[in-house]
Amino acid sequence: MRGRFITLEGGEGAGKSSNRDWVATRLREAGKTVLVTREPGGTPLAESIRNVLLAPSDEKMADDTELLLVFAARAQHLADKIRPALERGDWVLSDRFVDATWAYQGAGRGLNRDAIARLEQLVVRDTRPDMTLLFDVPVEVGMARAGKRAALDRIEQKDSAFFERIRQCYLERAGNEPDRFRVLDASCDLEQVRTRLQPLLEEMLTWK
Ligand code: T5A
Repeated sequence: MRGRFITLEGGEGAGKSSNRDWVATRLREAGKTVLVTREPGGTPLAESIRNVLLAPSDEKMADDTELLLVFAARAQHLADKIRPALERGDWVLSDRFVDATWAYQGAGRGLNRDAIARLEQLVVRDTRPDMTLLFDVPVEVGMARAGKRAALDRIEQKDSAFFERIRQCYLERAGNEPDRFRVLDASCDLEQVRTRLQPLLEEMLTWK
């Protein structure tokens, strides 16, 4: 028995967290057992790694350190939370997963694609999302929302060109994998975004 794995992706302030719980509630109403989680993080150890990754620091974190920490957190998350839930037959809804690494560390930081692919193979293996909801917003809209929400974390303290590369990478990945990705224009208000999510929920609920 295998559950279903759904990931939510997008740039800063795109509305992933705001919609994640709403999607989970709709799925639970339809009788599914849903585990809501996030990356980096999702288990106590992975959340500790998240704190290291996101805390502003006087010591500049090397790009390779960032990449390895992201995958270290993911390995723990997969082993302790995602795979056991899928094996139980539960649905897993994760706020970010490995597409975020391709977008942030790959396109954003410009890290070596072969290194990311090797780590992906080592850590993710065949635990792939069934569907990825990509919340797409122009960078300035997302950053304005994220800035209102809280002080910017270490990764958010970058220039708009960095976030533009991330957005383009997500859109390119969605274009390359149309069976997995569903792209939502998330620049409108929350109610409209949820109207756009509705048919996708119906699509998920047709899965056997
Ligand atoms: N990261 C992560 C990597 O670099 N590599 C990786 O492999 C992974 C997994 C994670 C950071 O780590 C990086 C990416 C990130 O920089 P995070 O907490 O997941 O940090 O940070 P974000 O994803 O950036 O969280 P945000 O909160 O910024 O974005 P969300 O979740 O997309 O946005 P949300 O829902 O919190 O909304 C932000 C604000 O906007 C409002 C909300 O009310 C909230 O105030 N809002 C809207 N307002 C108007 N209209 C709408 N449609 C709205 N939707 C939301």
